[in-house]
Amino acid sequence: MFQSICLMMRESIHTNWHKTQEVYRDSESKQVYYFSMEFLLGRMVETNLLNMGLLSLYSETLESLGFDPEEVFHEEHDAGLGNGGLGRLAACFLDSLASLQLPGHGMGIRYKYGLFQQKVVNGYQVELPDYWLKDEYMWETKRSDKTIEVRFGGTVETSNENGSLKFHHHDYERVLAIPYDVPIVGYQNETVNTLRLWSAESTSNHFHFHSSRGHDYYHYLDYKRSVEKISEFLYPDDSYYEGKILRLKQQYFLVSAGLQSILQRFKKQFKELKCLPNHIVVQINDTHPSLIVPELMRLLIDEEGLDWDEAWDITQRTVAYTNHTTLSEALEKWPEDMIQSLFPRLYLIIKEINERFCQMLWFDYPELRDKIPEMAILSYNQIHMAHLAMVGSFSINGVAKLHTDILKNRVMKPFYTVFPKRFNNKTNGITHRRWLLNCNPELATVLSDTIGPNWIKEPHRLASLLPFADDAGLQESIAKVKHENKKRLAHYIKKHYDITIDDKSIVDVHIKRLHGYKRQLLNLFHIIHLYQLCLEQPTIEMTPRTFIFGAKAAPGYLFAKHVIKLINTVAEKVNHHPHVRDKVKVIFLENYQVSLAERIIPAADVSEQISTASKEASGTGNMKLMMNGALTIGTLDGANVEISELVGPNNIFTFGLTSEEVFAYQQRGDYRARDYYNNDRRLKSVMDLLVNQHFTNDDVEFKDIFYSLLSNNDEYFVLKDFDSYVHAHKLIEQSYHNQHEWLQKSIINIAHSGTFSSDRTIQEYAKDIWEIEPKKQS
Ligand code: 26V
Repeated sequence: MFQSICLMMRESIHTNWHKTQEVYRDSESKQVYYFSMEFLLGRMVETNLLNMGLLSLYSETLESLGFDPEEVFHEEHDAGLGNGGLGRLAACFLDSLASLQLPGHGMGIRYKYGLFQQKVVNGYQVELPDYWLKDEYMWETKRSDKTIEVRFGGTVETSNENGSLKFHHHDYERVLAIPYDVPIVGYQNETVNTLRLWSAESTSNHFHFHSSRGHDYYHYLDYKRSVEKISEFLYPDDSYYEGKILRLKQQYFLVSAGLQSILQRFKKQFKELKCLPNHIVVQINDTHPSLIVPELMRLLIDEEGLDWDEAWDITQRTVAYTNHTTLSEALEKWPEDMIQSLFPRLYLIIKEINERFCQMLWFDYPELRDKIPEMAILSYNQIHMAHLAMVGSFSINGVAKLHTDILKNRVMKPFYTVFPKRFNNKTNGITHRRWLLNCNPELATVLSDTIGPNWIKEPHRLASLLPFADDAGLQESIAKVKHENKKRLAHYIKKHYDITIDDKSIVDVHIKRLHGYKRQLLNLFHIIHLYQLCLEQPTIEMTPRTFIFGAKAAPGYLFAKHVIKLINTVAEKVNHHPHVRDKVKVIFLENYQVSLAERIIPAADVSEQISTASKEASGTGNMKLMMNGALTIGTLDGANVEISELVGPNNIFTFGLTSEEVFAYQQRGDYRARDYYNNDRRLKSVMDLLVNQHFTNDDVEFKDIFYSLLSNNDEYFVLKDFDSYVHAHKLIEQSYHNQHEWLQKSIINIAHSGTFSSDRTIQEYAKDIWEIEPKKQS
């Protein structure tokens, strides 16, 4: 049934797909290509039906045929070609581009295995491969006719042809890049854009097998295996850079295949390469595709015969770069010799770009001369990808106001001095179609009943809810929807975990990748503190709370894995203790992914956004939860700052150090975590439980956590922020007690969430960076 549905949908999608491409071609529209190593799509069947305006028709028809629509739709594997925020953002952007009828497409990799599937065994994370292509992927179309050749390794020779230097590449390894196109359906507008995912295949054309020379065959097998590895799996990390050669090959594979296919199409239609920036813009999602800069130079110079200055002018006017992190451990720096041996021609180009950039600094910015070593693209035998991306592009943007300010004034400060006009902010957004209309249809109906349906096409109109924040009728409807959603989640948890949760409890959710800076540990310390209160005072009055965690840890990130084990260990104790279990429940939901987020978010009351200030570039879960009526407990970090400005201090629970305070501590070096342990009785008794065998008699991994806080001086200021976090939670409990007050806050949050629709974000990119315009179909 699932396949039949997809086949029916495909027919009409493909008709509009062809039309859209024709319209773009005939109107000579400028088109944007969003290059990303990650696209975290999730399931597409429901959102495609929604966008086609067919969701209720299909659901009702399925029911009348005796099928459960949810069961049928869930036949689709949740496509997990991404780690977290960066990959999901790319998917939201595609939805908004198509829904706004903008000519914009994605370029990515068709990994054979997506992000690992997480199982929890005895409290520990276990990773299993995600073979998402096991059943046919119903949305893709293989385009063998558009195959591209990508070249690795080899040597470069130069020759002098009529006075100009020519470069010849020999003895390289050939890799075939096969595109698989996925249609991206716009919301009720007949636009269908393209996500092109590349798969690596070997070619046997250049091998000659002789029966007497068996080693040729083995050589061929080695080659075949090494090629297939390129698009085999997604690297399961989102915050730690490692100089792995396969990852670098993946990046070049995407860049070279994508760029060649764009140029091929461009050259068919337009003659003058000089006009490339008038017709094409390439947005790079973080530095991962930043080899686009030297690769475009190579194609323009070596293949098209342009001179350096012409090629550089075109490149710089075509490429734009988005930064998604300031964590120094996540900034990519590739070893020079790795780049040189894998891409000998690109290496020469990068050296030349670097040479010219450093000379320009020397002559034009004498005040920055002592900064040249730290600004260079190539220094200390490393290639700094962010520097390459900044030098080679016309736009550099951060993903929330605070993040962009930190880039300008701290992390990228000297670059801001040299290229002030390139820097700009584009605060992230999320598609309200998936994250409200589709995942919480009952809430969407209540909103439309109150303010009419125009907010669906123009999400900023959610602000018309503001005059109704106090309306008893609306409050009652919203409370009812939330309660139904909680009952549904409770049912799911009962079924899969055999844990009973109180559907009247405060549902508090912390869902995101597991990382020190995201401070799941701070949340857990507060939970342990509540647990201890219940033990000390068994009759204490407390509004029941359900704490939900969902998080994958990078397989090699031991600290993060210990935190998962600790959450599960605490959950086990808390959920069974007779003095605690009716007041506090803790649930770690395994395998957090897009489809699980869609279940949890509609049921949430409280959204945990508690990163160490300055560390979270934006966050997007904060926006999804706000849009579904949850109230935020958060630090003034990332987009929380903008959420807080919009809703006002009474409608958000902020706490903790500000980013300026964090920077000041780091600069002075006078934070002493141990003082907080020694001086806060609650904190000490919480932490001591980690090492006194209260939870298990084998608590080595908890000792690790304990010492990271004390001996390693608590890099993420968990101890420092504990007191103010506990206080913020007290305010939450009080506020929740007054349901009228709570629902008012909830409505105010929903009303302001329209600002965080990715439609708003994409309109800003389209106007300020890409200079592209909507194209109506027909
Ligand atoms: C880095 C690396 C390092 C090498 C291994 C693979 C890998 C994969 C991804 C990354 C990028 C990390 C940056 C990132 O995910 N940033 C997140 O971007 C979100 C969207 O802008 C933003 O909301 C989050 O705050 C930010 O952490």
